[in-house]
Parts: sequence; C-alpha cells; structure tokens
Amino acid sequence: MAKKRAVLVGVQTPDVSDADAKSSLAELGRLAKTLGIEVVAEITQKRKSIDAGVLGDGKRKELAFYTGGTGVIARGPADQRLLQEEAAREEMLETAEHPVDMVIVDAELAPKQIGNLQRAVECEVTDRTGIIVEIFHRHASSREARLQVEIARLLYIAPRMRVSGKADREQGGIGGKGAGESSLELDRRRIRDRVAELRREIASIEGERSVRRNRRQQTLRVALVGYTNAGKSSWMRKLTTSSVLVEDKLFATLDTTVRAMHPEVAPRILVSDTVGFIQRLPHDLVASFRSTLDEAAEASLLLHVVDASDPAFEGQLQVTAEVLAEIDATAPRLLVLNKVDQLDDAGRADLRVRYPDAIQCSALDADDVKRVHGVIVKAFEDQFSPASMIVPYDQSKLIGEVRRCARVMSEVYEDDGVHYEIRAPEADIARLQALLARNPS
Ligand SMILES: Nc1nc2c(ncn2[C@@H]2O[C@H](COP(=O)(O)OP(=O)(O)OP(=O)(O)O)[C@@H](O)[C@H]2O)c(=O)[nH]1
Ligand SMILES: [Mg+2]
Repeated sequence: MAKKRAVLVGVQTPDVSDADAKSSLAELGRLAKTLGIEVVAEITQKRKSIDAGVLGDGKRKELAFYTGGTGVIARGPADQRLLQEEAAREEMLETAEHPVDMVIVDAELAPKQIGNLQRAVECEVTDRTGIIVEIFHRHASSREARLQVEIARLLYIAPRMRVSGKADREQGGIGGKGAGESSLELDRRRIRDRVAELRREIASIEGERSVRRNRRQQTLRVALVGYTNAGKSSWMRKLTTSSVLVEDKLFATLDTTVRAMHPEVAPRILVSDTVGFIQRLPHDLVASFRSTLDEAAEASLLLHVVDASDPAFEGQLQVTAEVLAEIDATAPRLLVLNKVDQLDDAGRADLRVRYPDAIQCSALDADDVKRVHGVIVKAFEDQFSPASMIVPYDQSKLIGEVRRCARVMSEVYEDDGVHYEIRAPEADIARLQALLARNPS
C-alpha cells in the first residue's frame, strides 16, 4: 500500500507556550511516522480557542490548497467564486505527484469539528487521539491489550460515526456487517453490545491476572515506567537478559512483561516493563489500560526512565508524574536519566546540578547496566531488616528457604546447626522464624 501523506495542523491556544506547541507538533509528526505516514507539510495557527471551524477561514483555505475541497465549511450551495477556486485547486492537485490523503490535527477534536473540517478539505481528518488509538491498535499483541485497545477504539469511533458516514467504513473494524446493517443506530447499538462483551472478557482475564499477581505479592518488584521511547524496554532487556521488543517507535510496548532480574539475586527481584505515557494520553486509553498499569502501581520500587537527550524531557517527566498520580502509584521512585551517551560533558554536568539524586546512565553501556543493577538491589536492601537464625542440619528445606528469600550476610557451620546473619524484608523474617519455631530440632 502506498504511504499515506498528511498535513499536520497545530492550533495554538493562549495557554500553550511557543516551545510547547512546537515540541507537541514534532511529537505528532513522530506519532504519524510510527504509523508509516509521511508528513508533507505543517500548518500552525494561534487562536483564542479551538472553535467549530477548528482553523480560521484563511488557514482552512491554505489547508485545502494541499488537500482539495474548498476550505469552506459549506452551509448552502457553494457560490460561483468558491467553485472557481475549487477548480483551480483541483487542477493543482491533479498535477501534483501525490496529493495529500489526510489531515492530522494536534488537538482532541469533537466529532462535529472533525466533520466540519472533513467537509471543508475533502479528505480524511483525524486528531491526536485518533492517531494514538490507531498506534495502540496496531501494536497490541497480547489478548488483554487487544481487548483493551478495541474498547478504546470503539469508544473513539462511535461518536464520530454520527458526523461522518465514512468513519465506520474507514476506521471501523467492528466487522461482519451484512446487507442492511449499515444504519447508524444499529451500528451504535452493536458497538455498545460489543464493548460490554469485551469488558466481560477482560474481567475474566483480570481474574487470572490477579491470581498471578497475588502469587507475586511476596516478591520484590520493580517497575519500569516513563514516557514512550524513553528506553524502558532496553533496560528491561539489560536488567533481565530477556528479549522484549525494543524499537525506535512510539508505543512499541503495550503489554506488561515480568521477568526475574539477572544476574540473579537473593531474594529474587522481579522487573516489569509496561506501556509508556505521552502527553494528553486519551482518557479512555488510560482507563482501558488500568489493569496493566496497576501492575506498575503495585511495585515496591519504580524506576522512572527518561530520555535525557530529548530537549523536551522535562515536560515528559511531568507527564509521567501526573499519570502515576492518576493511577495512585505511590512506591518510592528512582529517577533514571537515560541516553546520556547522547550528551556532552557540559550537558551531563548540568543535569547533575539539576537532578543530583538521579542516576545518569545509558542502556548501551555495560558498566552502567551493572551500576543500575546494583542500585536497584541496594534500594531494596536498604529497606531490609537484620536477623540472626540457627537452622538445624536436619532442616535442609529451611536452609534452602533462607537462601532463597533472604540476603545472607554470613553462614557459619557450628555443632548445633547453620548460624545465619541475614537481611530480608520484615515479613520474610517473620515467616522464616515461624517455620523454624514450627519444626524445632
Ligand atoms: N543512544 C541511546 N539509545 C537508547 C538508549 N536506551 C534506549 N535507546 C533507544 O531508544 C529507542 C527506544 O527504546 P525502547 O527501549 O524501545 O523504549 P521504551 O521506553 O520501551 O518505548 P515504548 O515501549 O515505545 O514506550 C530504541 O531505538 C533504543 O535503541 C540509550 O541509553 N542510548
Ligand atoms: Mg517498550
């Protein structure tokens, strides 16, 4: 299929700074690229608010110059002058090698706004949410992620079907529509039913997930969280030697993966990698990924990974902090300033001043990987308590248990058994001592 060509449209309202508007539009360009869309032009306009026409009349006409259409939101029959302009534009489009196929607006638009703009520019119009939902749709691979995305997608599509008869055909995916089933009402009812069905399926998967989660409750867990493309999966690979997907793409990861840290430590530490965040993450998506994100929220340590080489990283830090607050993740956090291999000495020194407690590192540097591994282990050990135990020789099972769930500081073989000095979480110490009391020699 030929690459789609798009024009990006930024509408900058007074509450947004020039720098933020620019980096947001650049990010939208990367989101489009992730979908394989080629960006051929960018149009921005400062406006008091985003009204029904989205852009001012002049800018809309400028946009139509790329896309076709009149650029005017026609209410009645088009007048003669408009028809002439339209004819001239069509001539231009015919001579152009590849006309533009779509307009992507860097905002969250109401269905009516999308409909208006679509009529004015006569090509597919989508917004930031539409693009993100589409990326999630393409990248979801586990059953749970696919169900979650399908819900978000149906919720996004349903209201848009009202204004654009095209929406169900072009963006649909509801599937299996037969003759006579194209009526809007029928489709909307089917969407509602389908969403309810998907929610039931997710609930049953969540049941299984919570059993697994409970089993992991006693285990030490660290979750990698952060903005999309920050390098979370790269760190997952390095910390666990697993082969999760790493790609220079936004939202490469949608599923939560949990693996034991490697080289192994006692007690065992599990690392989880999960979906990344982005500014203005559509609310329905956050909601539908709630159970996936809960996995992160429940970890006892959060490794907040940021791409320190991205000029916009401070805004990204803020976004991640906000989403974490939204999902009630309160575990202690370690800030990981990743990709510092891309910075010069002055850049790193500057970061050290501004973030004295953060870990500066690169997932590509083997020494850094060892260092971060050590920092994680230490962060847990700092929360451990010391204990002494004497385990009789006939209790080999208990010896195994001590070695598995505690950090053994010393192990001395005496006449009465193995003398242990250990450090472990309070709960594990209590459990080991209860086991010892139950089986005295
Ligand atoms: N130069 C450099 N590139 C890195 C580093 N860490 C990760 N990358 C690259 O950054 C890109 C994104 O890495 P991922 O690990 O997939 O990022 P992620 O946070 O998992 O991204 P999503 O799953 O999309 O949210 C890849 O191209 C990596 O190779 C680093 O320390 N230095
Ligand atoms: Mg990832």
